[in-house]
Amino acid sequence: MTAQEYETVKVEREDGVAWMILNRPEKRNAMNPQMHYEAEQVINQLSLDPDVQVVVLTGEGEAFCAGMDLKEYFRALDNDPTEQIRVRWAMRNWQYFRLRMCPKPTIAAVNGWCFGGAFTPLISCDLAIAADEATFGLSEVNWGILPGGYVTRDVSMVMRYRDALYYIVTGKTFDGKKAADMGLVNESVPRSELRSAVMALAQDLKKLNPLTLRYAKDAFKMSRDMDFEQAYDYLAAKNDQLEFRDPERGRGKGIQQFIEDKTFRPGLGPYGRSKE
Ligand code: ACO
Ligand code: V55
Repeated sequence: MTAQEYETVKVEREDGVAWMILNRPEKRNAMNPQMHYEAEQVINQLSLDPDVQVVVLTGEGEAFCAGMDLKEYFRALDNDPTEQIRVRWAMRNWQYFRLRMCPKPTIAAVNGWCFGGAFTPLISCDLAIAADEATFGLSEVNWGILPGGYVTRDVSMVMRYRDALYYIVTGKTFDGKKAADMGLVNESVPRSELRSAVMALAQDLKKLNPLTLRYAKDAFKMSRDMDFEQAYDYLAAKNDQLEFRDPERGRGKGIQQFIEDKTFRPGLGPYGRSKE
C-alpha cells in the first residue's frame, strides 16, 4: 500500500520533501477517526522511507486543521468507550510518538485555520511556518471544554505563561503574524509565499548530515525533561553514539576540512558532504 491510496491524508513528493496533507477540506481538515488511522500509516511510511529527507505537515484548501472532529471524534464516540480508546491510541501514536519523534526533520506549514487539537501536530513538528493570514485559536472554552489531549501541555511548552493562559481562557483567535511574534511558529509569510518558504527551509535542512540532525532533535526533545546532570551525561553519551554510528564520519570530516584542508568554516555552514 502506498500513502497515495488514503482518503483523508495525501502525500505529495518534491525533491526529497514529502508533503503530508490533511485532506478533508470540506470539513476544514477536522480530524475524524479515519484521519487518525490513516495519518498513523502515512507518518510511519514517510518516517521509514529512505527517499524522504524532510516531512512537511499541511492542510488541503482553506484550513490547516480545524481540530478534532466534534461530530465523529467526540459526539459519535460518547457511548462507545472501546472505539474511543482505539481512536485515542491512534491519535497519540501519530501525533506524539511518530510525528514528534520523527527520524526526519519536520516542518508544519500552517496554511489556514488552526484550532484546538490541531495545536498538537503543529507543536509536534520541529519547525513551523505560518501564512500571515492563518487563524489560530484555542477554541475549547468556546464550547465548554478545556484544551485536552496533549494541547494544554504542549502549549505550556512553546508559549509564554501569559500568552498561553490568555488564549486558553479567552478562546480568542490570533493570526500568523502574531503566532510568529509569540514564537509559536518560527516565522510567518504571505500565504502566496508559504510553499516556497517551506521548500527553502527544507533545502537548507537537506544539506546537513541526516544522522546528525536526527540525534540533535531527539537529544533536544529528550533532554528537556531531565535535570541538568542527567542531561549533561546523556548528551555526552549521545554525541559518542553519533560519532560511533555515523556512516559519513561527519565529525572527523568537518574537523579535517577546517583544520587541514581549509575548505570550510564550521561557523558559516555545513561541511562538504560529497562522497569521496
Ligand atoms: N468538527 C467537525 N466538523 C467541522 C469542524 C470540526 N472541528 N470544523 C469544521 N467542520 C465542518 C462544519 O461542520 C461544516 O460541515 P458541513 O459543511 O457538513 O456543514 C464544514 O466543516 C465547514 O465548516 P464551516 O463552519 O461552514 O466553515 P467556515 O469556513 O465558515 O468556518 C471554521 C471555518 C472557523 C474552522 C469553523 O468551521 C469552526 O469554527 N470549526 C471548529 C473549530 C474548532 O473549534 N475546533 C475544535 C477545537 S477543540 C478540539 O479540537 C478538541
Ligand atoms: C483535545 C481534547 C481531547 C482530545 C484530544 O482539546 C484533543 C483538544 C477532550 O479530549 O482527546
